[in-house]
Amino acid sequence: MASSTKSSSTTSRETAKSPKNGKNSAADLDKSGIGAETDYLDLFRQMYLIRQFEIACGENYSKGSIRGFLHLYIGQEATGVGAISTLREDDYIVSHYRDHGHALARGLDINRSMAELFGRSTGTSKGKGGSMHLFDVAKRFMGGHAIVAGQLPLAAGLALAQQYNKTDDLTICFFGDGSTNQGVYHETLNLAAVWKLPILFFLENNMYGMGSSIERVRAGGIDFYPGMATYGIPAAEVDGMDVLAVKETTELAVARIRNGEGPQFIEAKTFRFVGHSLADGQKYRGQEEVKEWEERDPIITFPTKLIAMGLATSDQIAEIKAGVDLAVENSVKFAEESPDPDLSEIHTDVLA
Ligand SMILES: Cc1ncc(C[n+]2csc(CCOP(=O)(O)OP(=O)(O)O)c2C)c(N)n1
Ligand SMILES: [Mg+2]
Repeated sequence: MASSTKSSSTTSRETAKSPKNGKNSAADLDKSGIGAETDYLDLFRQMYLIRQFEIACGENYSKGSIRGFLHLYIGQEATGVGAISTLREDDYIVSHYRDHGHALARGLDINRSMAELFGRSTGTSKGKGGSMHLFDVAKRFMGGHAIVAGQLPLAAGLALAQQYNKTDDLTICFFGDGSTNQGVYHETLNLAAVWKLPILFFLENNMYGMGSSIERVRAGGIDFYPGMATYGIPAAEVDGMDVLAVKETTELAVARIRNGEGPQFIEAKTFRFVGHSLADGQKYRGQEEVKEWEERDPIITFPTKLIAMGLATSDQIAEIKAGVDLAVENSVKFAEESPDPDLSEIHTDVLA
């Protein structure tokens, strides 16, 4: 219950070796280092796209058009969009199974993404991956991984290749708080630090792993970033409901990685407004807590702030929403009209 109070509106705290000494204030647009080049409306468009895409996913799951597992990112949009907006096209992104938001923020085709969820041959993984395995090598979007923490060593491998090839590209690896109790999490952090890999470990701390609150299952409390001192990895905490705070904090970390300073760690405090999956009745948490977080919904608070500051008009926001709504509607049509994978394809692209 107490978890939401930790997440103040302007937080970004950092551990030792941090040049900013805990004074990031990106949430205040006027004080922010984010300048005129920031496309605020596009950040909103992306978050709204993810939200509407996922609402459509939920509806089509209920209809039986999407099968298997479906984990929605609703509530966490500001985190993925803020972080991914700082990357270059040659950087790799590795995600967890709650991956739709990261994929869309990376610019994966919305039609092909929806078709993947429908299991159709036009999908990003030819319909063989589904919700948890969106992939697009051309976009350097390397999944969508169903095994909790399984993506961490894979991401380190990509970062090792980038280092070996002497590029200044980097890999960002998203993972949930549930990953942190896996041994491979610690192994990867350690080796990445020893080898000074160009990798950004991005923890999306949404306070729960399935039905377990962090407070109940973690001895050290709800803050993970202070523990990075163990590995000598500079770490920051950021308000994951604030897209600009996430963007600014990620920009700093990315700059350090490109500067050859090795791995960095960001912990975004965020929240999923919906259940773990569509099969979750959420008996383990009270609606009061959910409501508290919903008051900070970036889909509502961000455009409200932009309008209040004269950075956008309500007409512009409405226009963006109409365009996105149409695109999402069309993506469902595209998926519905796409063929199933051919049976002759059953053994291709499959590795076991
Ligand atoms: C190795 C492994 N163990 C267990 C599971 C089952 N499982 C799926 S999601 C999940 C919880 C993960 O929580 P978290 O990392 O916090 O991600 P969130 O769902 O909050 O985004 C678990 C235990 C799994 N997929 N992989
Ligand atoms: Mg979690």
